[in-house]
Amino acid sequence: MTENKTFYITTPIYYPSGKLHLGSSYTTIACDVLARYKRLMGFDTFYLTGLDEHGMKIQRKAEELGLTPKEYLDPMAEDVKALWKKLDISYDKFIRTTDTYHEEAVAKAFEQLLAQDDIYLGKYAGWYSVSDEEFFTETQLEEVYRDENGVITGGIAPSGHEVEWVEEETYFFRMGKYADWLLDYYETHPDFIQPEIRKNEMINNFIKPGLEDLALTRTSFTWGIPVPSNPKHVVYVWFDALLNYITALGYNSEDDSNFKKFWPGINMVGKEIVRFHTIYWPIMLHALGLPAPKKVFGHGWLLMKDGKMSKSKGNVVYPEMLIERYGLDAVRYYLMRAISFGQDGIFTPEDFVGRINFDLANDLGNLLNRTVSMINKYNDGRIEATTATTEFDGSLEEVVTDTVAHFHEAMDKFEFNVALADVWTLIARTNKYIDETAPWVLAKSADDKAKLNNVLYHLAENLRVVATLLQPFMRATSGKIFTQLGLSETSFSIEELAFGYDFVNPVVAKGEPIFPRLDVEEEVAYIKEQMSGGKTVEKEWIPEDVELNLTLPEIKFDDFEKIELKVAEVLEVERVEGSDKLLRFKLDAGDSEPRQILSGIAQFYPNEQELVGKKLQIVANLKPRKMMKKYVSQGMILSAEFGNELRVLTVDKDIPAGSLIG
Ligand code: ME8
Repeated sequence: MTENKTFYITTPIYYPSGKLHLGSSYTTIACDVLARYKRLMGFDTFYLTGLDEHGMKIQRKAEELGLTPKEYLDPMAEDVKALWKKLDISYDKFIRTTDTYHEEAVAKAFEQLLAQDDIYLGKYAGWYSVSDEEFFTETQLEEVYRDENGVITGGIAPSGHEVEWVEEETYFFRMGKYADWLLDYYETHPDFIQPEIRKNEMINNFIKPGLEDLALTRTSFTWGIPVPSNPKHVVYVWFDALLNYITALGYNSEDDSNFKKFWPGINMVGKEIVRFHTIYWPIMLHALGLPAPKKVFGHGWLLMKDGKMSKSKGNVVYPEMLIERYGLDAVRYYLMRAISFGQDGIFTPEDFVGRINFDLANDLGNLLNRTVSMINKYNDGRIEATTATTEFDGSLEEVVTDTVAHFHEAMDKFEFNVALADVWTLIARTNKYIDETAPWVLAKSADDKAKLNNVLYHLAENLRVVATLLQPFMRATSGKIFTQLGLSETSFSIEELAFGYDFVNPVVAKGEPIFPRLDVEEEVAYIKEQMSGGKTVEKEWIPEDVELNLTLPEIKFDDFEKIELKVAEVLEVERVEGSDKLLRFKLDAGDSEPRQILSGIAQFYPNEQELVGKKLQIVANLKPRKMMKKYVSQGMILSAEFGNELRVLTVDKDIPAGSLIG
C-alpha cells in the first residue's frame, strides 16, 4: 500500500425523520460498493456516513412527539446504524452533527469566516421551506398563494413543500464574491461535477443568473450550533451539515491526521442536493483556504411506477422486508444492476423477482452448480490445470481479460450496472463454453482425461474470477462460491486478479443452490402486499369477456420456461420397419452429433423424403425414450393438427439449426 493511494468517499448525512426506505439505502449501498472495491484495489479507504441532526425540522418533529431533540434523535441513530448493519455497510465512521467535536469545529470555521469578512451581519426577509431547510426567492417558487389584494401569502417550493415567511437578523455569507472563482474552478476541473448534465444545470440555473449572498444563521429557534461571538444565532443547518465531511476527519481538532491524509475526497449525493454540494460547499472550502472535493457525483432517484415512494401512496419498499425474504445480496445486486447510477430508475416487483430468477438463479447459479457437480463427478472434486487445451480456451481467456479491464473502467466511472453487466458477459460466455466443450462427451474416453480436466479448470477459474469481481457487490455470494470451489480464502484482491490461479488440490464442496428459483406470481403478489402495508392487492385487470378456448388447464410461466424448444434441420428420415405410424428422423439440432427422434406422423407424409432439408421445431429437453425396443428417441417434433390433417411446424430456412425458440 503506497502512501498516496488513498480513497475517501461520503454519503450525504441523512435527516433522521423516520424509517429509511429502499431509496434512502440506495446511496449508502452504492458508496459501500465503491469503498469495498477500492479496498480490494489496495487503497487506504475511508468511508463516511451519518446523520444531519440540527435545524428547525428536527426541533419541530421532536416537539410534536413531546420529546427533546436528543431524546428523539438517539434511538433514531441506533435504528439507522442497525439498518446499515443489515445492509453490510462497511463505513469507517458514523458522524452525528450533534457530536461535540463537530460542533466545535463548525463554530471555529464560522468565526474564521467572520474574522475574514466573508460573513457579515444583516437582515433577511424571504421564504423558507422547513422540510427542505432551504431559502427561496419568489421566482424560485413553484406556486405562490395570494390574498384578494394580490399580496403573496405563501407558496410551494420546487420539492412540493410549503414555504413560510421568515424575517430576522442573520449573518450572510458573501457567495456572490466567489462566483467567478467557481466558474473558473468548473472550467479547470471538468470532472468535478458528474454526471456532466448536472454541471450545466448549476451554471445556467443558479450561477449565471447571479449568486445571492446566503443567509447563514437563524434566531427564531435554538436547535443548532450557536455562533460563539453572538449565541442568539444558531448556524444554518446546511453550513453545519456540509462541514461534516471534513470535521469527521478531524479538521479544526487536535488530531487532524485523517483530514491531512484523506481530504479532498468524493461526495456522493442525490441529484436534488447537488446545488448545495457544487456551489455553497466548494465556495465555503475555498474561503476557508481548503481544497474543494475531488468530485461531487449526483445520482438519480429510485422511483416507483407512480413516482416517489410515499406512505400515502402505499408504495414504500423497506429494505428489511426484501432482505428477510430474498437475502441481502439479491437486494444489493438488484439496486446496482437494474438502474443506471446517474439516472432515475423504477423499482418494480416484477423486475426484482425476474432479475433474481434470470441473472442470479439461472445464469450464475446454474454455472456454479454445473461446474461443481462435473468436478465432483469427473475428477473426484479436484481442480487441475493441464496443458491439453481445447480450441475454445483462447477466446474464453480473452473474455476474462476483457471483462476485468472493462470492469475497472466502469467502476472508475461509477457505472455499477455496466460493471455488473460485464461480469454477466463472462458468466454467459462460460456457460456457452460448457456447451462448446461438452465435458460429458470428453468424460467418455480415457484419452480425453487431460482435456476434460483442463476444461473443468477453466470453469472453476472463471467462477473464481467472477466471484472476485462480485465481492464489492455481493460479499456473501462470493464467499459461497469460493467455498464451493474448495478455496480456503474468504476474499481475493481485485488489484492482482488475473486468470491462472493455482488451486492447491482443493476438494469442491457439493453446495446448495446459491439462489433458489422463485415463483414469480407468488413473489410479486407478496411484495405488492408488503408495499401496501399488508393489504391483499387486487389482481391485475383481465378482460372478462374473452373466453380462452383451451383443452388443458392453465400453466404458470415458470412451467413453460422449463421447456427447451429448438430449431432442428432434417438430415435423414425413414419409415420404421414394423410400424405404420412412425418415422425415424436424424436431425441437426446444434448438438455434437445428429440426434434421433421418432415421431408418429408417417400416415400424414406418404412421401416422407419431402421433409429432408426442412427446419422443424422440436422439444429438445424431453427425457429420452426407448421405442420399438431398439430406438432411443431424443425429443419431440412439434406439429399442428387441423381436420384430418397434420403438418410439422417449420421455420424460415435462414434460422440456423440449434437456435433456441422462446
Ligand atoms: O438531503 N432514491 O438528507 P435526506 C435515491 N440531510 N436517493 C434517495 C431517495 C430515493 N428514492 N430518497 C432519498 C439530506 N434519497 C441532507 C443531506 S449532506 C451534507 C445533507 C437520498 O435524508 C437523497 O437524494 O433528505 C439524499 O442524497 C439522501 O438520500 C439523504 O436525504
